[in-house]
Amino acid sequence: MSFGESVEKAFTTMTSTRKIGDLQRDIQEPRPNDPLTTDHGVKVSDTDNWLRITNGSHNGPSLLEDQIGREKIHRFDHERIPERVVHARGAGAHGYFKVFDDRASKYTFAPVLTDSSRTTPVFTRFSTVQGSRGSADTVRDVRGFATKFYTEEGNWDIVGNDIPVFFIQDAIKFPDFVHAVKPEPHNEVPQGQTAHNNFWDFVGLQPESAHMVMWAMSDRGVPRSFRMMQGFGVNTFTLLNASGERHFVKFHFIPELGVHSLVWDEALKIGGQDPDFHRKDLNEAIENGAYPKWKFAIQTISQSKEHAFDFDILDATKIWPQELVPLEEIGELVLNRVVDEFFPETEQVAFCTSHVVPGIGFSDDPLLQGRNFSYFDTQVSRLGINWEELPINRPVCPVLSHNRDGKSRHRIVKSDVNYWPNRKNEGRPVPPEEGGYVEYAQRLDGIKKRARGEKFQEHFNQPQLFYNSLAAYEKVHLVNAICFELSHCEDPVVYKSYIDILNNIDFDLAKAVAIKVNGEVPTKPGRPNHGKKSKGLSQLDFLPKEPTIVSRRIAILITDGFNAVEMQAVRAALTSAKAVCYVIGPRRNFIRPMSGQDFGRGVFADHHFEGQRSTLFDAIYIPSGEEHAKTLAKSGRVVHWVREAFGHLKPIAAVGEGVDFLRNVVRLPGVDLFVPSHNHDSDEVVTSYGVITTGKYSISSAVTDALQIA
Ligand code: HDE
Repeated sequence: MSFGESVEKAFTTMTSTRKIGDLQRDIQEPRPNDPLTTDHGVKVSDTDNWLRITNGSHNGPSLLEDQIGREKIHRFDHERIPERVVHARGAGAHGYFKVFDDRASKYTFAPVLTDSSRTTPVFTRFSTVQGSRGSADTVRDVRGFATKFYTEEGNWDIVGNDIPVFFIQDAIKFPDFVHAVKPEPHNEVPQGQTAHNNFWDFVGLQPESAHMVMWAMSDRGVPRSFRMMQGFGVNTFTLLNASGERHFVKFHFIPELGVHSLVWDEALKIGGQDPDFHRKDLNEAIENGAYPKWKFAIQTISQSKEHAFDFDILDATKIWPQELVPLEEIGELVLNRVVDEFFPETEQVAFCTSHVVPGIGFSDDPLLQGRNFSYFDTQVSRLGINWEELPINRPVCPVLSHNRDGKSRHRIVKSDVNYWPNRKNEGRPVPPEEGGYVEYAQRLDGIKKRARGEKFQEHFNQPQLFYNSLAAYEKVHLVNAICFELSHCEDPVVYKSYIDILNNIDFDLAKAVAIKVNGEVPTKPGRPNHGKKSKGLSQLDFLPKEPTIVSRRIAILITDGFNAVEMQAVRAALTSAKAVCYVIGPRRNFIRPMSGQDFGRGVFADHHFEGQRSTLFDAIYIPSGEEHAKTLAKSGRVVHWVREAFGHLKPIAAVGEGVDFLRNVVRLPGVDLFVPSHNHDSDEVVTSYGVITTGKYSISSAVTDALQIA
């Protein structure tokens, strides 16, 4: 199936699932003229004036007896709940999960992973880690990628990230790590940044973090969109099949649109220009029918091969290289519905790594073991003990337990027994053959002590593998990112010592950083580079099968006197290819076309030049029109728009006088039409026969088609 067809199919697939049906029970849809009531249901006649003593011209004291006034203020006083201690800022959406066939049944009997007749409802929440709820979306950070699968056998949560490894190996280090990365204790600075002393101090002293630091400083740390990120379960889980055999497993989500990033300059600017950029992007795509979609893949290792690798497969600072453990694509995840209200859905959704269903289990991964405690625990301080009864969290299958009471209990169980065993056989434990969850009977032999396994001691082979696998320009971005961050560390002990870690990864990398940040430039490598590479580490390995402009934001720059016939044709072609076009003009109003073109009052501009910035768009198109091109050239803002987009290597299409304007602005003589091509090997600007390679994606076919129409 082509990409276009699969988008089309996603488009027509049901946007409603059993979970959406379940949520309807709690959804209220007010209609015009519906009366306002108190929370106890009494209609309210005046919500603007507190009940008070007044003599007509002067107000006397306000009365405590005003139940309506008190209720309003009292509810407001308690609107905030504690934000998540990490991953506080996020955006979520509903969707569904399906497997292609039963090929995973050799590993698991879990129907969610084997029964292709099922459509499992899901809710996915993406997040940043460091910043608070009000921080910006485009900061350099890891992104959370957490999915709740509402299966018929209970809820299953994959609480993952967009990076396949983690900073630490043992859960007991998590509070240290989070304290170090979060704003510093004395001044609560910085917000949404790892660029500070304490983070780099910690990672410099904790070499197991080296691998994750490399990923976070790479382009992965500044995704273009949540929809263009991979997702990873990170920890090692297990699968159990019907014959009782166990496999270790890693979970992967691979985005259909490819893996794309912002450049750092864009990320920095968008942080101020539109701090909600990723949140809006997710909603915009879903509302336009370009449903975000990921292939779901697993890597499996049979129990007998657990020790067959030179790394420990239970170490969350290591990947399982694809050359050793291939990925098997078994299903797909589609997000097709935005939330109706942010707080009850995205804020109250609560994920737990310990939520698994029969056929899926844990491993002894020491990070996972700690996470299994932490998520459950934290939900209680955020949401209260009955958090699993909240609409967004409750399963779609029947729930009956003898756990009772606690704050904000919703469910009413009509029974006179709440314990097991009971004379009525209510709430009986279920044997495995009837679907009861059973832990795998695992043989264990060891000494109880505080220690980590032998292979947990090696920290640099895989950061090297990652670095070696990047394209040349990805390496440049990585060096620049580390230099940016270390430049924000004032303490020389911090920035000088990190060079030693880098020198254990790559000599040239360490030298390049040391020179820029005033570190000690190493004279010889800390250890030899093994020279190995692996697939799936560079973002270039995840280009979509066919170049696509689906859901890409294109700015059309016009002023009075533009060629509206041509512009409308190009816009129609881009829109039919499912790009999202915005017309930007000198004012948010009708813009007059060139003389002789009959367009009534003209074409309406969605925004004015000052109201938006080039950073918020993926490409620019400048139509022809003499008067229009001359006016564009006189506007400093427009010139900056175009130069900035050009500097970010974005595709820029121009026609006729638009080309003259563009040529003057970017000073590239002899180029008639800028049609970006699909060359990701380089981010250099190549101008042979009117082609600019952008290192990003292609809008060529849509633009050339449109020009033929015009
Ligand atoms: Fe989390 N993490 N984490 N984490 N994490 C939380 O749980 C924790 C880790 C991740 O959208 C908290 O509900 C420990 C790895 C995501 O609601 C908390 C350890 C990965 C989210 C917590 C880790 C993650 C969280 C805070 C080390 C990638 C947001 C609020 C042992 C696989 C989920 C909450 C959402 C959230 C603990 C490490 C991903 C405190 C102890 C590794 C996506 O429980």
